[in-house]
Amino acid sequence: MKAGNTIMQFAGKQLDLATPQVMGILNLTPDSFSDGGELLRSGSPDLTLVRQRAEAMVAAGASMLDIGGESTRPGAKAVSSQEEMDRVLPVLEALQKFAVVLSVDTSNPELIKASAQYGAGLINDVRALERTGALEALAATSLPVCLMHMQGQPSTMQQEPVYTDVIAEVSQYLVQRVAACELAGISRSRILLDPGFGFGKTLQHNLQLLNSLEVLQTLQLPVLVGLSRKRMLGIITGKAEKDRMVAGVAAAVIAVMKGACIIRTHDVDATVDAMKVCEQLAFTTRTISTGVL
Ligand code: 7PM
Repeated sequence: MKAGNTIMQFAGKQLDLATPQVMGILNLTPDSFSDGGELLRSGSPDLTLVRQRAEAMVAAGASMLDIGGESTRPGAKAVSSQEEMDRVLPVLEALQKFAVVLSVDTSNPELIKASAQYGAGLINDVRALERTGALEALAATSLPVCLMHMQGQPSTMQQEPVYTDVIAEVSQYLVQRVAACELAGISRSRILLDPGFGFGKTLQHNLQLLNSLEVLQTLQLPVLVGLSRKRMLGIITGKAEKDRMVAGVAAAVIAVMKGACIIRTHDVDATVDAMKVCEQLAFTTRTISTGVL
């Protein structure tokens, strides 16, 4: 059970993180992981298609949408700042009417600032604001941020990840980034944490992290996780990306049972059902433990 205030502010929209929230992925990259880049038409977002996809995810129960214009896939081509802005900003504008939190998956200081102006509710940064100017850019907005752990850089991170104690090292890194945020004037009430499944981690590292995820609760900040269709699920099941939904939902349930508040996923419908089951269990536990029933 979560202590204290569980309501988090996302630029005027509020979510109660005592209830698991589902974040749907909208990939605006030509080489995107499992949704094959079909949201881009000759380099620009197909807004009709994007609206359709967003509508389906919202109808299925997503309370957040994560919009990304830079691929962090190992070996992906670097994107120019302008190109990334041209992919993301029209989409932010087109999705304003949806009553969900619009998250922008970026490390780019320019896009961080512009996103705030275009109505974003969260910055999701796989580089935890380590890019030059990113901390300052985020501090200049009033947006919350998700700080993710990654070992190395996307291009080489899966070559030979090494840890002595993966959970301790991920925790220590996140603690340091929270301190850097606070020094830059970003208060703890604006920070979420993510262990970064698959980002410079072997299957063993990912499993250790998932199994010890509750350790991150000691940092007393909300935890977001992305496990959807990832390679670790492919290794475990032997299945292709498009056939990893059930494995991803199973992993999401484990993460939520160990304290995660937000699940980032391609498969909103199935994940929302699973979260409803988790939620009922938490409710039952809470009423019994407080002696109300
Ligand atoms: C290749 C490898 C393509 C990995 C795409 C991916 C996360 C994220 C991503 C995550 C947060 C994917 C990832 N993963 N942001 N962005 N947490 N906060 O599976 O785990 O979409 S990209």
